[in-house]
Amino acid sequence: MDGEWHALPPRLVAEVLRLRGWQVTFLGASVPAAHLVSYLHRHDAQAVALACALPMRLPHAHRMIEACRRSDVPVVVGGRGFGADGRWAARLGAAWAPDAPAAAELIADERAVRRVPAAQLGHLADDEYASLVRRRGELIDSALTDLRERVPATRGYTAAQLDSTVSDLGHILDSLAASLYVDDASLFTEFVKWLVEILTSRGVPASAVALTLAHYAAVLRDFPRASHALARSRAGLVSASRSAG
Ligand code: B12
Repeated sequence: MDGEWHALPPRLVAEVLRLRGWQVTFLGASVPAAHLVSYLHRHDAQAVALACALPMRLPHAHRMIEACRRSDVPVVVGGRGFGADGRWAARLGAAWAPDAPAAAELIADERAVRRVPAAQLGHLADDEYASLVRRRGELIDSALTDLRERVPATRGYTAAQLDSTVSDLGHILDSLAASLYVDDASLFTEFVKWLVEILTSRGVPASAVALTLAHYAAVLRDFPRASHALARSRAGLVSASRSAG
């Protein structure tokens, strides 16, 4: 899907499907929904296999799933992004396979693919997800300003360090937004745990992440579901630093 560069896993799935006798067109990584729709209009596809490695891309995955549904083409999804047990695929109303052989079996059974219960996204009516996405740029700006005020070392960052800080601030928001989209705070807490591990291995202290989470929590205090996910991640950070200390 759009913004997803992990091409190897779907490439492997494509090759396994080919070996099982299917005629496969590999559309590649980072395919905009409009391109998929135009492909489906021009070709008589029997199924679409959609890969997602990053949970933060799940809202985009849903757009692709809906595009297939509108074209009446069954869709099978897979990849780490849907959760180890595929739980977020179920939330988005898509058939999920854990690996390529299972995908081949599922695609062969069109009725099983179409039998999946519809998406359960009634919680989106609270508008938290949409508001967060609308305010993304402004939130990244304010988090960067806050970080510069509180952590003086960040003021001397090189252009490259600044670039990766902005991208991390964006990933935090995108993961929070995705967790609101599927209404599962654990998506966000797992992401924060992973981010802290990566940053501490690069010499950035966990306290810098904690400061940013506190900033987002203050700015987003009127968003109950976002506040809950932020509070859970902050509590996780505190207990991790206690056990490390
Ligand atoms: C290679 C790699 C990359 C390469 C991808 C190159 C390419 N052309 O594919 C590059 C460098 C581009 C990359 C970038 C990033 N990556 Co990366 N990447 C990986 C890595 C090391 C391997 C992925 C892979 O190919 N795995 C092999 C496949 C076969 O295994 P699999 O994904 O588990 O797939 C199995 C199942 O999930 C399933 N499956 C997979 N896809 C599908 C699809 C369908 C339809 C079906 C049915 C089944 C299915 O079947 C497979 C076989 O059993 C993983 C870590 C890892 N060990 O997996 C990180 C990983 C996926 N990346 C990660 C991250 C964070 C990123 C970046 C955000 C890093 C950054 N800060 O910039 C960017 C994001 C880029 C983007 N916008 O997409 C994280 C994701 C963590 C998270 N929870 O969000 C991971 C897990 C690494 C980590 N632990 O830190 N990455």
